[in-house]
Amino acid sequence: MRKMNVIDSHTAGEPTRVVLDGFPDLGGGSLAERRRRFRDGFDHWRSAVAAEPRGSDTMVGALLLPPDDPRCCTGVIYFNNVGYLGMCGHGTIGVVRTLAHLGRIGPGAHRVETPVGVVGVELHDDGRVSIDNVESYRHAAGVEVEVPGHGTVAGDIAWGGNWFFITAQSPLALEVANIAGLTAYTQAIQRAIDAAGLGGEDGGVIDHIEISGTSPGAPGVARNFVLCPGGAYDRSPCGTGTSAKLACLAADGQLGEGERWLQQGILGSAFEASYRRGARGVLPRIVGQAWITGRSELLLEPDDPFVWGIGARPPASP
Ligand code: PYC
Repeated sequence: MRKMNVIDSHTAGEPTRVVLDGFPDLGGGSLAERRRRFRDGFDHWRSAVAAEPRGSDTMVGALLLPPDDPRCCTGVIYFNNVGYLGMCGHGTIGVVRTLAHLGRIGPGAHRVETPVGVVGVELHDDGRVSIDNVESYRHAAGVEVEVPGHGTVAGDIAWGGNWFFITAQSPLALEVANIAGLTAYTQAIQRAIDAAGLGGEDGGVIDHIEISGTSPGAPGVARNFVLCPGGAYDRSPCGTGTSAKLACLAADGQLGEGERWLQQGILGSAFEASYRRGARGVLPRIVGQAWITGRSELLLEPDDPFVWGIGARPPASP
């Protein structure tokens, strides 16, 4: 029977499952190369960890790997119930918290290598974690898409480590009672974007939809609703989505370098954010906190009809 040791945590409500061992060998090279090998040859291992019955549509997996870049304390590939992420903000906060829990890192500055670049991280004495994310930028402003049942929806296409369509238009207030309606609305936008063939730079797939607005209880406070690729909403304020938003705010001259931006997610949990100017866009800093929720051994019984997860792509060679 195959076994994997994992540690689960949540960051502002959004889960991360860090895989410590038990995975097939993905070989060497850059994290982008190893992610390609993972996707092409071992995708059923992704669904075994992140899809039901062991995972769910909210679960983000984080596979720890030796870094290619010796300055980094770890390499990591993020994945979910349907595929792979470039970077993951809440996930990186969860990884740092997990490495600290394991005694592998202490407070201070470290680096983490991801398929889309090296990310600076800092574990603070009070348990909070700062991330200096990959350079983020707006690719296109005011892009209009026809969304059946909702008319024309305008938004920006921006990179924050994943591709986002960010709109301020919402038929519903950004509050917990409206989660089902907000999910249906953002799913309709996602379908319209796919049908229109819209993408990011170099054909990058827009797979996150972000509604950017304010908190109903505190009109001056930013709140978002982010639809993730697997169909679930981000329980956290989404680190890469906040980075993409910072890039748009900077491009519009609405937030200055070093100014503080408090970003709530739909649950009201928050990340603090700010940016420095980059060569092209912004260099975001996101600050949040994660908590450990469990440590377990995943077991893969060979006669289990759902051993590789519900919806798994059949393994070429398990
Ligand atoms: O925090 O960047 C993030 C993220 C992406 C998908 C879910 N969370």
